[in-house]
Parts: sequence; structure tokens; C-alpha cells
Amino acid sequence: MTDLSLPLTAKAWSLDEVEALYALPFNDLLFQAQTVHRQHFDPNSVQLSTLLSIKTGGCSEDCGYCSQSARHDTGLEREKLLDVPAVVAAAQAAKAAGATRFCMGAAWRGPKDKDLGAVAEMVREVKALGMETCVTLGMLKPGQAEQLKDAGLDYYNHNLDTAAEFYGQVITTHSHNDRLDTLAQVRDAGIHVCCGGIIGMGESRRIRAGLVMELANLNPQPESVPINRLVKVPGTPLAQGEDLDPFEFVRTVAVARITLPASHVRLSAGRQELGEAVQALCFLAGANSIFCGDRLLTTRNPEADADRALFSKLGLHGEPVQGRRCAG
Ligand code: SAM
Ligand code: DTB
Ligand code: SF4
Repeated sequence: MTDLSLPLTAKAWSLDEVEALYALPFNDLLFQAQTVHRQHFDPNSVQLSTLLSIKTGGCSEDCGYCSQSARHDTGLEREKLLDVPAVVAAAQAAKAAGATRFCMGAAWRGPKDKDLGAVAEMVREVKALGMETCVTLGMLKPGQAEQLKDAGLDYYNHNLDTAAEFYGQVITTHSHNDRLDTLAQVRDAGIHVCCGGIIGMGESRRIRAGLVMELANLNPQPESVPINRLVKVPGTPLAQGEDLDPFEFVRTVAVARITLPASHVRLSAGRQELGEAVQALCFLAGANSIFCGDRLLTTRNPEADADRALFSKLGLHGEPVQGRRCAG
């Protein structure tokens, strides 16, 4: 099996260095990002993951962006944990549509032990389809990561979401340190780490740079780095803020690519709102992973036909399972 583990980080990034990347002229930044990208990856290959919400809504946490928090009135209907056959059917459909990784998300602060057994069974069955497996279940307790690893889990998604100094303005029911603690447990269990954040929540560029710096200084760096653009869900505290300038989003992708050179950088939430031209700039800036399928967890994602058309126009192709990095 191909070993996707990343080497230990060679360089610690300072906030000033990351901010200096952000401040480059746009063309210089994109040229640098594309150059780094080509040293580590096939520039026309994009990893395709599909998401499924296996347990929707009613979450105890107060994340200011989230449609699934029980504390926000978003009109979302709660659903219980799906059963294993329903999850397997969705994974089969995702595989038939070209996805190589299946990511299962639950609206929990963290999994209860009784639920974790059911999720482990889902992981086993999806893995048996020949897909890579990913789950995002919130904070883990000791022993839970090992149980998931034993079931065949490849990736655990757990985002830092924003820089430490801004975290308390978005989420108060758990802390930035809690997130780091779960990430350490995932890493120790030998599971690949998927860790990124959200931009467009009213944070300054310095906060955005702080988030990228924290991600880049995780040691080893996360194998997968989702960059989410805030989806403004009516009823959430962050729904009323100003829209982020699209070039600032592209800059964030480029800065992530330069500082996390061997990680997959994923265009995640908010892709629907970016449009084709901005997505193309993101691929030029080094994004090489997307979610495919017309739904993320609770919000919309581009239709499969729209993604197929975009890939055809840009000459992009899906990355094979456990695609090897180019020697570089
Ligand atoms: N409950 C688990 C947790 O918090 O880790 C897993 C699910 S949570 C929905 C996964 C991630 O989705 C969040 O960390 C956040 O980065 C992203 N996300 C959720 N709602 C979003 C929104 N409205 N816009 C952009 N990203 C969002
Ligand atoms: C991540 O960073 N983004 C995905 C995945 N990890 C789980 C989730 C995006 C959710 C967007 C809002 C929604 O659909 O509810
Ligand atoms: Fe719950 Fe996760 Fe949403 Fe926060 S982001 S409210 S923990 S589902």
C-alpha cells in the first residue's frame, strides 16, 4: 500500500512570513504557488471525495457558522444516525460517480461509545468497497481513534477552523486546545489527518494568516487541508456578515499550497458560490481536491454535470485511489 504519510515539517512558519506571502502581488503569489504545486503533484489531477451526513442536526455545540447547532434556529430537520446499509448504498453511488474517498460527518460534540461501534461498522463496509474512508465526528476520547483505525479508517477530519485568537469569537462550547488534543490522538493512532478551516467569518487577514501558520506548523503537516469559504446559513450568527473578496479566497489557497507543499489542499464548502472562473484560479493556486456530489453535509455543492463540464474545460482529471506524489 502506498504510504501517504508526510515527512516531519522542515520549517516553522512565522506569522510575518505567512502575511508576507499574502501581501505579494497576485501574479507573483500564484506563480510561486503553482511552481511549488508542480514540485509535488500532477498539476492536472484532483482528488475527489464525497460527503455524507450520517447524523444531522441537534448538535450541542455553538459554532457560529453551523446549520447543525441546536442553538441556532436554521429550520434544519434533525435526523438520527443512519443505518449501515443506507451508508453503504450512498458510498456505492459516490464510487460509481468517480469519488475515491467517502467522508462521513456527524453533528456531534464527540461520539458516544455506543455510536462509535456503528460508525466503525460503516467504515469497515465502505473500506470493503475499495474506497478511502474519512469520518468527522467531533472530539475524541482516549481509545476511540484506535477503534476507528482498527476498522480501517484512513482519514479523520477535524478542523482548527480559525486562528487561536479568533476562536472564542466563533465557538465558546469547546476550545482551540480541545481541537489540538483530538488531532494529536488521531495522529498517534496512525490515522491520516484532514485539518483546515473556514475563511470569510469576518476575520482579518492577519487571522487568516494565523490559521494557515498554525496548520503549516502542525508537525507532521496534515495530509489533507480543507479550505472552507463560509456558507451563510440563515439563522446562524454569522449569516449577516460581509462577503469575502474572492481574490482573498484564492490568496488563501495559494498561501496554503506554499506553506503545506505536500498536502492535498481541498476546495471545500462555498465552492457553489465561487463560480467557474474563481475555481479555475484556485486550481492554479494549487487546490487539488474537491468534494463532489450535489450536497455537502446540509448545504448545496455544484451538480456532478457542472463539475464534469468544468474539468473538461480545464483539462483536469480525478486522482486515482492513493495517488502517488510525483517525485520532486
Ligand atoms: N461536528 C464535527 C466537527 O465539528 O468537527 C464534524 C462536522 S463539522 C460540520 C465539519 C466542518 O465543516 C467544520 O469544522 C467547519 O469547518 C465546516 N463547516 C460547517 N459549517 C460550515 C459553513 N456554514 N460554512 C463553511 N464551513 C462550514
Ligand atoms: C470540511 O472541512 N468541510 C466539509 C467536511 N470538512 C466535513 C463540511 C462542509 C460543511 C458545509 C456546511 C454544510 O453543508 O452543512
Ligand atoms: Fe456541531 Fe460540528 Fe456544527 Fe460545531 S461544526 S455545531 S461541533 S456539527
